[in-house]
Amino acid sequence: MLLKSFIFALAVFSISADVCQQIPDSQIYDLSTFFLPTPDIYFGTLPANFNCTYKIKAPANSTYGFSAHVLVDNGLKGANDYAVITDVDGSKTTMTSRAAGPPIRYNVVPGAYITVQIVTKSVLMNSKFKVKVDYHQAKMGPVNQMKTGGEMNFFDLGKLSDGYHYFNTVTFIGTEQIFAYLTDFKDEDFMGCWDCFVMDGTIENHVKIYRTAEIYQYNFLSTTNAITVFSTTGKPFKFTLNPLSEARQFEWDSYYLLDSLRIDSAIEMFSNPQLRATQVVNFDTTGITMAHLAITSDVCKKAVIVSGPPNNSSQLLMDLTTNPEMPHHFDLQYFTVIHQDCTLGFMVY
Ligand SMILES: *[C@@H]1O[C@H](CO)[C@@H](O)[C@H](O)[C@H]1NC(C)=O
Ligand SMILES: *[C@@H]1O[C@H](CO)[C@@H](O)[C@H](O)[C@H]1NC(C)=O
Ligand SMILES: *[C@@H]1O[C@H](CO)[C@@H](O)[C@H](O)[C@H]1NC(C)=O
Ligand SMILES: CC(=O)N[C@H]1CO[C@H](CO)[C@@H](O)[C@@H]1O
Repeated sequence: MLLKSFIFALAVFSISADVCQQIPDSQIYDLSTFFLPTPDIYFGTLPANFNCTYKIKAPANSTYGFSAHVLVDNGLKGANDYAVITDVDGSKTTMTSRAAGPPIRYNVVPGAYITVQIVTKSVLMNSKFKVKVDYHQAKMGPVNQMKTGGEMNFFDLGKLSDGYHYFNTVTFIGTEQIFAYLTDFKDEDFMGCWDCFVMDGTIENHVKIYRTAEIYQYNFLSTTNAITVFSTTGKPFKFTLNPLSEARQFEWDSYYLLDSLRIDSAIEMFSNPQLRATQVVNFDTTGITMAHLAITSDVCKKAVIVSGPPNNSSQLLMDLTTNPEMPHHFDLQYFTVIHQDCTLGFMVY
């Protein structure tokens, strides 16, 4: 009898010691599922004085890793019970009994984590709080060195979509900070992409993660010499990149994607005392035709097309102030329009 109650006491002790148990790394594999808190609490109610913080990781390196898909179901009842979810970008959401609603999903990109802290007060209120975590093996994308000189750096994450892996990703590493020009925010696909992220750094070594839907300007400057970009599969998420020394000479208008422009849509650039640059990229193939060029300001200090990115190894292709013959076909995949104190418009296709 004594032995029996001793064993019982041990069992109780081991359950209560384990309530805050984290997901063991060894248990993370493709299609594995976890319930937090421990399954007995997940399917029951939270004890009083509960206070656990779960770190839900999506472990990864540049060649191998997982995404985590977390479903948070708030069934808190006690007026003083709460949960705090810290997202991959560091933003915090507090959930209480007053904020009940349908379960909320968090998708954790490879290399990142979220935390979920669940707190109940001393009175047992039959609160529930369920966190279900599903792991999926990720397809880790390419790691590219930034090209230098006359070559432009650009990428379309949508081209990596395989319809199965949740995220597509690519990393660029350079020798200085990287200026990335993300898809024009007028693009609804982009604005609607809650699960598109920019990581300042590499998968293994980064300082911060941003949700692109919450970057209110559409350019991004890394603080490290690398950036990693993620998109949800199926999103045509396109961007160009420039080393900071190249980018900082200009104010950036935007860049244009041939396949996202309607055939009759015009590009307009407004007069500005700053030197401005616009990178035009055909993301699909070689060949850009320019037509209907019009300079509409009385003064036009500068309006030129240079090859590649606006680098001093790029070459002057056309001076737009000399009334060049239009349409003009460039047998190129990309070029840059540089202008200053000049309002101009044209079409590309
Ligand atoms: C919960 O635990 C954390 C970490 O141990 C502690 O810092 C915090 O004060 C606790 N909160 C409550 C409400 O007990
Ligand atoms: C990534 O992790 C896997 C599994 O741990 C390992 O086999 C592989 O060598 C790692 N790759 C790199 C580039 O570190
Ligand atoms: C061209 O490149 C050289 C060498 O990197 C640099 O010193 C110079 O400032 C650059 N010129 C311009 C106009 O950017
Ligand atoms: C201004 C600028 O970015 N210049 C760069 C152009 O490309 C060459 C060759 O890669 C670099 O050395 C320059 O720094």
